[in-house]
Amino acid sequence: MHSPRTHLLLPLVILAACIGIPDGQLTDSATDPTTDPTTDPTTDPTTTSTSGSTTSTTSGTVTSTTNTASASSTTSDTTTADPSTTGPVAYCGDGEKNGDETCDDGDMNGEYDHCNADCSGPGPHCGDQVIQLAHEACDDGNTDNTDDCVDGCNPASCGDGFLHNGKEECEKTENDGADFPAGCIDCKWDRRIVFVTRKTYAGGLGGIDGADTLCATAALSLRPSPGGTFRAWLSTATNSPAKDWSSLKDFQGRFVLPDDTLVAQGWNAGTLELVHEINQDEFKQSAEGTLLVWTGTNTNGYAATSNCKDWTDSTKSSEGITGNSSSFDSKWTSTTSLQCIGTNRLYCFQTALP
Ligand SMILES: [Ca+2]
Ligand SMILES: [Ca+2]
Ligand SMILES: [Ca+2]
Ligand SMILES: [Ca+2]
Repeated sequence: MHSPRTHLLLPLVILAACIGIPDGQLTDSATDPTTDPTTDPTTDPTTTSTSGSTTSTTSGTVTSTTNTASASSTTSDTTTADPSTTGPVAYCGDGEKNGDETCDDGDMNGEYDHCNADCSGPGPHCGDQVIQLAHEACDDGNTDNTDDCVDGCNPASCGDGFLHNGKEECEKTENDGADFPAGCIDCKWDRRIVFVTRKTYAGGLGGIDGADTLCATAALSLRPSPGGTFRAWLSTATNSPAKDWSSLKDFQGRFVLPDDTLVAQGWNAGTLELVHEINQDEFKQSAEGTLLVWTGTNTNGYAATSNCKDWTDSTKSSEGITGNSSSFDSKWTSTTSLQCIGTNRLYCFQTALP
């Protein structure tokens, strides 16, 4: 006799045989239908098809969503294009900035110094770091006008109004822009060399002319040879640098030592203001030993009180005013009166260029 369980299993075995499930598996999985949902014989065959169906459905949903968005987009386009509601269609090239456009120069889009072709930004221009040869000589992309390339993408030049760092000393002034300041020649300051003689001399120098000759002789040792005229910074009762050096009247250039150290900028009839001692000799050596200098001259360039009898006397009976070559305040030209028998140096100024 078969038990009820056997009755129940028999049809299943037959079914399993038909779909190829091994006996063991069928037996185990079918043992307790309540613990495994797949054991339900009514759902098992359709599980695979349900799974396929799900995948298919999901895929269809995505496509459907895409289609929906596409349809929505189409609807939107149709609305925009309706002239009865929004007027003419805006586009890149209509000359007006609209929508996402950064700019729109109409027919000029894409041309130099105009909007680019798709209205997304500026087209080729000065500042884009690309040299458009038809319009620019350089383009460094910055706003620094002290370097090699200045405003307008032009190469730096003398006379452009911008002081080229390290290359130019002076330029047309910012204010009027039209002219160079006095003393500025080819963007370099006009220069006059000054030095203190290595040799020392008693007060009888042969007058101003004699002293000028001593300076001219000393200047022959300057290297490179500057040429021009050298005169002694010296005054008598009737002559003085301020009175006689017409070539330096209103000089706005630079007085420099033989090694080009700046001593003073300009000399407007009045005090010659030094920013550095005149302490270098014609051999570019610093003055040592006796630092005092015969001048007979005040800071304003005019005669001081004593001058070794107009620089003709080398005795103890007269005195002359001296300056100190280690000073650049007023003592540089007037510090003490000394007997003319003593020997002191001379200041020599290049009063004229070759
Ligand atoms: Ca536009
Ligand atoms: Ca450019
Ligand atoms: Ca620049
Ligand atoms: Ca310049």
